[in-house]
Amino acid sequence: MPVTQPTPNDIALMAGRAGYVLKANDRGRFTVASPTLYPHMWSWDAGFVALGIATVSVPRALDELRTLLTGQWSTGMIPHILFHSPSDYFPDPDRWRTQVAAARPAGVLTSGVTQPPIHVIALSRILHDARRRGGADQELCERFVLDTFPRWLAWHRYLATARDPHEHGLVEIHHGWESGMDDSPRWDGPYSRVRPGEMPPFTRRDLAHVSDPSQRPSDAEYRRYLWLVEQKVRARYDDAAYRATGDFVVGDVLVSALLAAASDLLADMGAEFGADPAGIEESRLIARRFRTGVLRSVDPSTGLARDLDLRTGEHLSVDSAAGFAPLLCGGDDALLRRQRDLLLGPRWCGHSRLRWPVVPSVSPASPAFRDRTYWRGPQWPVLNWLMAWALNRSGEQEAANALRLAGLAQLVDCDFAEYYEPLTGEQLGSRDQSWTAAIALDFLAARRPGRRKHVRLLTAELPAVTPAGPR
Ligand code: 2M8
Repeated sequence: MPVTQPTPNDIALMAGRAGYVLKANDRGRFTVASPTLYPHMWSWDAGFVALGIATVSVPRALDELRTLLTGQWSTGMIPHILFHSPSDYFPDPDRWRTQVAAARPAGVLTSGVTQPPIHVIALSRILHDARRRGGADQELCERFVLDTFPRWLAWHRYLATARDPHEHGLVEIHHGWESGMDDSPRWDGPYSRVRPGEMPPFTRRDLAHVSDPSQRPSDAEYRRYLWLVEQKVRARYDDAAYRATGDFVVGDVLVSALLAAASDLLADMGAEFGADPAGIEESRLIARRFRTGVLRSVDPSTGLARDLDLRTGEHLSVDSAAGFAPLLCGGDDALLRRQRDLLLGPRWCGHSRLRWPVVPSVSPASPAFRDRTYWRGPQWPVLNWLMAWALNRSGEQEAANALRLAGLAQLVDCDFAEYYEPLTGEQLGSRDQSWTAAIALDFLAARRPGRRKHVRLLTAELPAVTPAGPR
């Protein structure tokens, strides 16, 4: 179906309505991920929200990141939820029981797992806006970059050490929630080996907020999710203890690629503003290690990156959008061109049955594709944003702009849904989802990120991956 371009009137309405959604979801110094289904601050949502808000207010965008950092653990970990006032969201702080962890922050209730490290990417976008505005905004943002440099470095260092102790170049995740793509078929294999044991009974609350339960993960999946929370609690949120006992330990290529890209940017910003040279060097090494890990995970026959089940040593070959991880971190120009063609081609954005030519979470050509089920096929505007951002950085402006325009056309209804049915364009999940509104603002502002610098490939430097093996 052809993409009808939004009219100037559509654009004005979209900008106004997106700003209204973010304002309505604003709780002072942070933004709830959505008004009903997700009434707290989520880590990677906050990154996208901040970069969208920056198109309107740089100080408020920085507040978002500042608030997120109040939840940082002493290990450097940024938890995936900062809880706000009591709500019906489940699992709640009583279920996470993070008081068992010595590293938790004082005075803030958080979850005990992570989410993808998008934050420094967001910060680089905010800096871009701040510079465009100049004056007090620019000064404030540059100061913020320098002041918070050690905090972002500690976050990246946590992922590079506690979550990659053997320096494989892949960030290890301990829960599907840490990938941000909760029930993606990427995790079907590892989850099939998660065997829930004794744990307190629970009642799901998420289903009350969607019109059709099949749009959300199943009860069987939720039992596994909560069992992994239980295992984290029993390990007192100590990563090594969990690694020795937990059921789910997987090297995630998307998280790794984002870590590499964010570390490149952190090093660049640090160098520009005179941050500690040792920290800048460390950041560059992190970028190099994880870029190499991602490139090494690519299946030569499909051209897509594969996650690695560290319990079994198996590569997980699924046609998921995470396979485009190399596009995000760069490092191999030929692969980049191959991924660009694949992304725009008939298995992905160019699939003939798609309502809008934007990236689906799973290829419609894959047997794993489900058109209405959460991360098993629907289109998530934030993923499309990431692909457009990556293409822009790689010098692929035309391709990036095609995704941007199609992404805007998809959002013209101004519902800012959590995700979209890819074949019909129907809005699914929550409405007035903050990160969707934020993406609309960014796409409307049509800024281009700076080009990525050329990097040298060093795959041979990394040790071979030795799986942790069964417990
Ligand atoms: C979804 O995840 C939460 C758990 O973290 C949930 O389903 O309850 C995912 O889409 C995740 O990526 C997102 O950050 C979160 C809030 O939007 O919702």
